[in-house]
Amino acid sequence: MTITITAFERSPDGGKGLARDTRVRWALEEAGQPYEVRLVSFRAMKEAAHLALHPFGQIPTFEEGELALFETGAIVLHIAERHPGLFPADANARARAVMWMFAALNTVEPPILEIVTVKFVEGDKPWKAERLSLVEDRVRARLTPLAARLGDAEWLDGGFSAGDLLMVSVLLRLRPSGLLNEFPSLAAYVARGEARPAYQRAFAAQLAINAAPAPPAPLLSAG
Ligand code: GTB
Repeated sequence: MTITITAFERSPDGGKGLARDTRVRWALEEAGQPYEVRLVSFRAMKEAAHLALHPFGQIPTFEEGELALFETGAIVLHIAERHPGLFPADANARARAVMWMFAALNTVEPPILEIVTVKFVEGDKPWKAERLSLVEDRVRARLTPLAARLGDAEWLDGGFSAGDLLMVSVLLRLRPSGLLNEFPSLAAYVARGEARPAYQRAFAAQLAINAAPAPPAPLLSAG
């Protein structure tokens, strides 16, 4: 059955891999699963056809036969459950991989997203600098124990898993802030993730779309 995911027709990051379809592409590449991509404009994301797939009008989505999913974490979990490559065979190790997936999305990512909010949504506020400093400290408060737990290990719990895929993806978003470099072991962990051939293929695929010349204006609103 063909797997189809959705991605930005034009990613605001210009193809630096930060939009969440890269996480799904990476999971599919690790699992060796071919997939097709349907590109959606910001306008099409809020139209009925896409809202039927994603109630919040966002990307990415995942379709395979009669199954349609939204939420990156749920999609990566589904891929990891159905195909080898992202979960260990041992049931307890697998439970811990799921734990790290949740830790990435529920514990580490929220303060990182706050940095994005301060910089890009609240950038004109007089209290921006003060708030940014507070939020950066909240990020440090997550990265310090994460680095301690990783220690000098290659991955969070034995071999590479879906937990590492999501944790690396979340930490990647920190790079522009410079905060990642305060934690050399985490910077090296992210670099190991990015060096994986599956990540390289995923990154290249989304970059190819964003590096292509913009379509003519009438197509910009097409789904
Ligand atoms: N919780 C959902 C999930 O994990 O799937 C969140 C999905 C989400 O935030 N989707 C974003 C979206 O569709 C794209 S990834 N936004 C459009 C909208 O809400 O109208 C977030 C994102 C967007 C852009 C960059 N960037 O350019 O750097 C990075 C991340």
